[in-house]
Amino acid sequence: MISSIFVVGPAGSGKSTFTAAFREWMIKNEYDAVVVNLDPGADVLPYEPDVDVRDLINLGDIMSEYGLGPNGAQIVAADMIANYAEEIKKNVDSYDSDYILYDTAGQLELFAFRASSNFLVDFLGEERSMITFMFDPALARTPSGFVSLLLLSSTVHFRFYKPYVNILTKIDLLDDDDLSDIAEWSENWESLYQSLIKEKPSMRRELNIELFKSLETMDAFKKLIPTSARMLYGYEDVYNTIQMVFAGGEDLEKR
Ligand SMILES: Nc1nc2c(ncn2[C@@H]2O[C@H](COP(=O)(O)OP(=O)(O)OP(=O)(O)O)[C@@H](O)[C@H]2O)c(=O)[nH]1
Ligand SMILES: [Mg+2]
Repeated sequence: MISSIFVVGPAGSGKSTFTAAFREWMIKNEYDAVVVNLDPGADVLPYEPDVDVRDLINLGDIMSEYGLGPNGAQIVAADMIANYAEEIKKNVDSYDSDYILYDTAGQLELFAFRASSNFLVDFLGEERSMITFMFDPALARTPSGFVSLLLLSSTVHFRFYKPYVNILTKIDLLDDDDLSDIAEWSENWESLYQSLIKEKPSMRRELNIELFKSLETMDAFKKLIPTSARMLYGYEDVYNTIQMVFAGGEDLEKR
């Protein structure tokens, strides 16, 4: 059965690099994986895509054809991908691979909040699929930033109704104290709450405390998997977690 893994996260969080490094790890461990670039706006990629949406959609053409700037063109492109879904699927299927890694658009909102993406994820990931959500240490290292990322990842989860795994990227950029704080927050929500209320009082802190309570009610806390593409670290853990999810650890049905 084909397993589709959609790599999602905020701009610059390390989606493309994760995709490249995870594929490298898979190949080293004799699992085959096909990599699909779903980001029409990608300039340079850290991997050679097997299937590339840029072969089907050209941002420059969209800008001149519709008289749009780069942001408007990205939105049109995000919707246009749905028109090419069958072609993308045909190309993916021609590889006859067990794992398909989909690297998604730079701007999270283009992937997470367009109706076309729901269609695309259902269509491309028809057999079984999941989302890996990237936590960038630049944001995850503060309690408020961590809560913001939890909110984003659970928003993505409830948009797509797919099982998901939260992944901390670029851990080589974190010092040991920051890394152990983040690990602790992801495993023990009470420690996150304690860190949150120690932040300087502000409206932002109050908002994050309220968000924290909602996330707690929704049971949105998940263990984060620490990774570093630079050190090729954490991918075995990612692979094992994905296996567990697909083996039935999570509800795959729409709720
Ligand atoms: N030190 C370090 N840098 C990393 C790691 N992973 C990614 N980066 C860097 O983080 C930056 C963003 O990485 P990308 O993989 O392009 O992130 P992205 O989410 O695909 O970015 P967009 O598609 O542009 O939104 C690049 O400069 C990467 O080299 C890592 O594990 N360690
Ligand atoms: Mg990218």
